[in-house]
Amino acid sequence: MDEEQTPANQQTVSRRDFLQRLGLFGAVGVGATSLLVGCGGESSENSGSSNQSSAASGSKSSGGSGDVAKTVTLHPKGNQMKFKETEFTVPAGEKVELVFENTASSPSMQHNVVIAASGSDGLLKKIGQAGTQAGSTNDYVPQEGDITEQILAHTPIAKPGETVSITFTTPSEAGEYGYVCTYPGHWATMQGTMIVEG
Ligand SMILES: [Cu+2]
Repeated sequence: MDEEQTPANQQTVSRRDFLQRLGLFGAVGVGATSLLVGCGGESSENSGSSNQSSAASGSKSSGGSGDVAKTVTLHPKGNQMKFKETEFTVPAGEKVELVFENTASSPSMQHNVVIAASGSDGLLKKIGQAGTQAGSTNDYVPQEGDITEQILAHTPIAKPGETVSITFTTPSEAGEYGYVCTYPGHWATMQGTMIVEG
């Protein structure tokens, strides 16, 4: 029981701390957000493309980091077909933000992060090969077939110098889940392990 209480208390403290920071910087944050929303709304009315606009702002707000349990940032290892961070740990069943900063400089070093829905053997290879077939229009992420059920989450492709981020809910089951870059030719060496702690 004691072991369970400690992390719960820490979590409470960190959330309280976060709320306090929100309180301190809330005015600035809310101001900036409403400015953005205001601009988006006005321009969409003017241009008449309100459907696309509202879809875009919807995805932006769902990507907000306001209530995520953890933010994880990954990078490539220089200009190699490798992740610099080959593992990271996240809590089970929580909303997590995954950021990928493509710090590579070589134009061919485009990357993404595709997280497998299980730790089963050979799965990253299957995802990598299906990703290559999916092509650039799908950011090399499989869109059809059984393999789509084996993918928990994925970022878009980040070109060198670009940063991409997604928010997803981690598996409720503790364990090790692989992640892989599915840019053609990368899957064999560009892999890592997401450790989910219950
Ligand atoms: Cu890659």
